[in-house]
Amino acid sequence: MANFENNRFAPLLRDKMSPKSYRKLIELENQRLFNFVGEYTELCDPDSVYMCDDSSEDAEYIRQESLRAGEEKPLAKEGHTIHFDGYDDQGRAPGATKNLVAAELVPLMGALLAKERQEGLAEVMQILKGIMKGKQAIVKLSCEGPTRSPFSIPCAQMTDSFYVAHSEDLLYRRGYEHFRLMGPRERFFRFVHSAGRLDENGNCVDLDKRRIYQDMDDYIVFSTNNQYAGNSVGLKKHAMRLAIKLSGTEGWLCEHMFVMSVQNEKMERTTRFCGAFPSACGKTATAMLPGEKIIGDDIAYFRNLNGEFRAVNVENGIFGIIKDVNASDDPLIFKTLATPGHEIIFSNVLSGPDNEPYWQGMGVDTPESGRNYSGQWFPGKTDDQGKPVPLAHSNARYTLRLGYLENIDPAHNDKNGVLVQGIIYGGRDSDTSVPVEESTDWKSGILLKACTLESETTSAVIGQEGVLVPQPMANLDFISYPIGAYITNNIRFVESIRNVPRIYAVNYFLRDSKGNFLTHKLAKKVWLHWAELRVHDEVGAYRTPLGFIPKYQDLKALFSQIFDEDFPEELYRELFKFRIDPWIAKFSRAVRFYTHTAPDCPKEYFDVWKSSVHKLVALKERYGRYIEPGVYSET
Ligand code: SPV
Ligand code: MN
Repeated sequence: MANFENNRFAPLLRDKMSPKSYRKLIELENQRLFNFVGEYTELCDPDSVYMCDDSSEDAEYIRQESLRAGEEKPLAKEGHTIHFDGYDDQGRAPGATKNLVAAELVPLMGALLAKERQEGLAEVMQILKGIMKGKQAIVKLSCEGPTRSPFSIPCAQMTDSFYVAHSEDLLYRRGYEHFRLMGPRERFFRFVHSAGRLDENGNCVDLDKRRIYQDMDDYIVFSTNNQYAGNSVGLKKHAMRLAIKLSGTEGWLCEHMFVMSVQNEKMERTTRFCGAFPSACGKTATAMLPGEKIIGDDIAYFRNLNGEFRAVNVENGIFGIIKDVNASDDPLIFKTLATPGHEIIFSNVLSGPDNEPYWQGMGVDTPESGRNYSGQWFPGKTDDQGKPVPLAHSNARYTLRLGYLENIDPAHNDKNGVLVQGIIYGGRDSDTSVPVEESTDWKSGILLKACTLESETTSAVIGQEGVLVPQPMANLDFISYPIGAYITNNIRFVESIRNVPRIYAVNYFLRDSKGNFLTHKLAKKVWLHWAELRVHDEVGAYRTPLGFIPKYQDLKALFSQIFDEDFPEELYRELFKFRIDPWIAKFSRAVRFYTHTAPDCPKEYFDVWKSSVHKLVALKERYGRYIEPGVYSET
């Protein structure tokens, strides 16, 4: 048994921890973990430290303490609680988020939130000093990916927020037993979080000292003076940034992707797809399509296992956007959210006079009063700046365990992950990309589709909404080493993979000249099933300048089969015409973006984007502004 008695933190930890908590810590026999807890207990100075194991007693303790501290309040249905983040803490905060890297790397990081490491560490250590005074710190161990698997990354979180610990319990696999079995020298990620000083509503006071600093050399993240889960929960986007860096050095991939199974009932076949969409662009809705099965909705690890492209969902739950979740568009989530007995945290919604949660786009009559993130709410309320306060924030969320969903794929916990056959990249544009297009091969899929992904900004990130920004692989907010190297890692990943997945680009947001969406929300199911048929070589396609699009008859058959719905040929022509001008503009924006943000990007990639512009300019001479489906040929 490891001896901790000579460790310099032993007296401090014995003083701050109950004998039971202390025993749970030392029984793991992990010096690095012991030192981590000791070091940040000394620095942050909580009144006491509670060590969790994987027991349901500890999970219940966290839940009850969160209620007692007022971080969550009970709602009408059993198991349902509500949590509010502070008024200016309702989304990820890129302004306060930095990847700490060596000085010589900073110029190569372009747009990637980089800061010189020593300077960043000194700044955040100052903020952390004594920050947990008067509070209890919780130490909770979890695992990214299934435990005891080739994908596992064990993680240790120390936080003074019970809401954060509770969220982690819903969203990740418990990891205490994993730590016990893994051996003392295995790497793990570490997270220190403090909500800092709180006001009478339990919200952060010192937002000016909000920092989310991830140390890319030491795989540790410090998050201060915030509560919104995208800023506070270590295992979510912080661990993702660390994993992206680690995967870059080890040659695997961590992507901002769902993992799901398309069910072909006729063929009695299950085909796994992963998909990257920037925040609030339909990622969860795609993963949750009725009739299909979900494995995960936000973060995937990819590994080459014996020449196979395998994926796991890093998480075990969903932290999903609740806006527009209603009985007709997202029936499965809607039903799950209304089920009593499920442990669900609703954040930044309205709690009505009946103590039930309400949100925007819910599809039911909503009350005229209640409590939301702005305090007592009434229709027409404005904030200090005169900005209207909606009934619930547009980035209001729900947090629940995946296991509650009746459409969960039984393979979601498989230690070797699932075999992936298709990758989807989806953006949000009203006038450029067709609803679905298959790339000619992996590399051009990465360079022409993944790297040119763009999206209008949404409320998931604090700042102006509705601005078109490049979103390479829908991952820009999380890429943590130079973008050129990251693109190369994506291209190279399949080098020794047999049966490389096909790449698809989708766009659910095409509009007509009056601004109306051209298809209904569930049409995405048809695009997915077309991709499924393509993966199995069961339908043909028309060539386009950038890949392959569906033939009318195949989509007509799918609309009829899936929805018993007509699919007019005229609509097909409108949806699938190749729009040359916006694509020229898109590639030109890509060239500008990578010139400014990816100083390490190889010339070869620029040549691909630039030659695409030249090719399209020449095609415009030949075809005019649009290329009708079936008309284009490569020669
Ligand atoms: C996203 O915005 O991509 C999310 C929510 O998944 S957050 O945890 O805030 O990142
Ligand atoms: Mn996400």
